[in-house]
Amino acid sequence: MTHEYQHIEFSYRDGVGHIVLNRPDTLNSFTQVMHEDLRAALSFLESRDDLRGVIITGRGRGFCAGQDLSERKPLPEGQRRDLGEGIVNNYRPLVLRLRALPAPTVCVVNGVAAGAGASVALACDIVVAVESAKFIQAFARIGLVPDAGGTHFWPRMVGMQRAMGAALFAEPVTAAQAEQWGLIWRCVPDDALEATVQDMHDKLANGATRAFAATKKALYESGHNSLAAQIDLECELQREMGHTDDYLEGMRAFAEKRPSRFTGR
Ligand code: T3D
Repeated sequence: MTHEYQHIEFSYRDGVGHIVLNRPDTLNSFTQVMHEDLRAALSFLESRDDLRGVIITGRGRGFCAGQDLSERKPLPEGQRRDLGEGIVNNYRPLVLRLRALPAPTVCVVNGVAAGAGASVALACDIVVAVESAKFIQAFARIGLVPDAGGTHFWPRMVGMQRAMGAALFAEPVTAAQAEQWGLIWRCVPDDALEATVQDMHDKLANGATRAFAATKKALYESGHNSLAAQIDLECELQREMGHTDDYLEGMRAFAEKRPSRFTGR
């Protein structure tokens, strides 16, 4: 099924939501309308009990150039804009809702990802980027601090020095470099974009969704858990997995020497 929105394209098939940021003329920069579209798409995804994954990409030559700066026209002399508003109302909920979805989110970065665009890409559980894509902590160029989770993601993923350099100097990080640094899962050739989306769709649509969701939870919680607490969490989640249809199917498939046919339940 396909939903009509103004600044994104959204479709849902085989339990997988496809979000395509769709303002190619401005490299899919975030507008208020795009945030409202994303909220509606996320509400739909959250309401589905057959959800198996989400794929986000962008239309045209860019993934997302962050906040649409044309929506930040100077205010009358003496007035200053409250830049916290957009974070509280738009970026914070967007990032947290993506992280909280009970199924994997995959970002297929089809071109430049700058500012909050890079942060939102990194908020996804898996990030794949085409060779020509770049990640730019563009904030420093306009006198801002990385936001939408940027200061959380980068040091954890690439270490403090690389995070600091990328943030302070806003130098583009190529997709190949990003893969080498561990910022993304994989860098793929530009002409593999569509095939990558299809491959990710198939992996999500046919995966053991409950185990994927539990794995996502365990890996994210590992960032603040002690080893003992983490093993306790694994134990709790593994008990839950033991009750799933997918575990039974996985065991049957193993015994019958055939690939598993998971239903996501
Ligand atoms: O305000 C708040 O709420 C605070 C929170 C902010 C979150 C943020 O994301 S702040 C960071 C905002 N983003 C940026 O500062 C990045 C701005 N864009 C760029 O630096 C460059 O466009 C890129 C490095 C990303 C790509 O460069 P290039 O040379 O490949 O493309 P271009 O020619 O600069 O851009 C193509 C068009 O997109 C161009 O329009 P035109 O000239 O063809 O009519 C350009 O103006 C437009 N565009 C690019 N980025 C934005 C944008 N229009 C509006 N907002 C943008 N962010």
